Amino acid sequence: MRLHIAYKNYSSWSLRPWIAMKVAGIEFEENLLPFAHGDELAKLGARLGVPAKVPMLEVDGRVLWESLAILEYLAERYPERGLWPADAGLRALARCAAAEMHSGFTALRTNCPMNCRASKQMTPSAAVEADLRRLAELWARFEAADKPTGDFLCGAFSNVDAMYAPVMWRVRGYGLAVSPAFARWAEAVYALPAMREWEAAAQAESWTMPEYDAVG
Ligand SMILES: N[C@@H](CCC(=O)N[C@@H](CS)C(=O)NCC(=O)O)C(=O)O
Repeated sequence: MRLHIAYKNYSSWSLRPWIAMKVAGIEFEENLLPFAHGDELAKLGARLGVPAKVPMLEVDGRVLWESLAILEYLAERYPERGLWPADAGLRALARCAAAEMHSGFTALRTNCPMNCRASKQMTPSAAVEADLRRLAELWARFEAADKPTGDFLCGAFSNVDAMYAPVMWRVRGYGLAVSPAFARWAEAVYALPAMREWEAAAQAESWTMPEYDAVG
């Protein structure tokens, strides 16, 4: 199984399946395609007949694209790894939140690009503030849900945590104010050994994207 990703420092979509696979103990080969520093991703997309975007998962002669579809595939293929919570109601909530991240939070995603090396103090725009309020609401809903104990949104780490993992970096990198529940969750995500591995790799990367480094 081969996961194509891009810059660990900047590629938020790459982080989602990568962290899910690491935390779930799914073995995979990783292929880094720094799309703004060469045309390898463009060539791969053309060869496989899919958009030249990461993440992409090559498995059993197939290519999968779109982060959320990859996470769904992994949950089905490894049902024992708990990538979605066992309880149907909690699973439905987790899926709604994961889908909301995939299609929403546009202001947060555009104005605060993931940059693991950033350490800034941004004054958020009104649109970013609105996204932060929505995060607080969502976290309150998970807090109120009937769920197993644990540091993550559904108790144990699951696909919904993977979908929001880049938000931890955004909040941390731009010094954004969040609810106490979100802050506790962000600490737990940051403390994951796999996240420490991701951060070390992001720090060690020599590629830079000046337009992202200038933000904040
Ligand atoms: N909807 C896609 C988004 C993927 C995406 O936009 N990936 C970005 C990197 S974070 C990318 O590959 N960009 C390549 C480019 O813009 O050339 C998903 O969920 O996987």
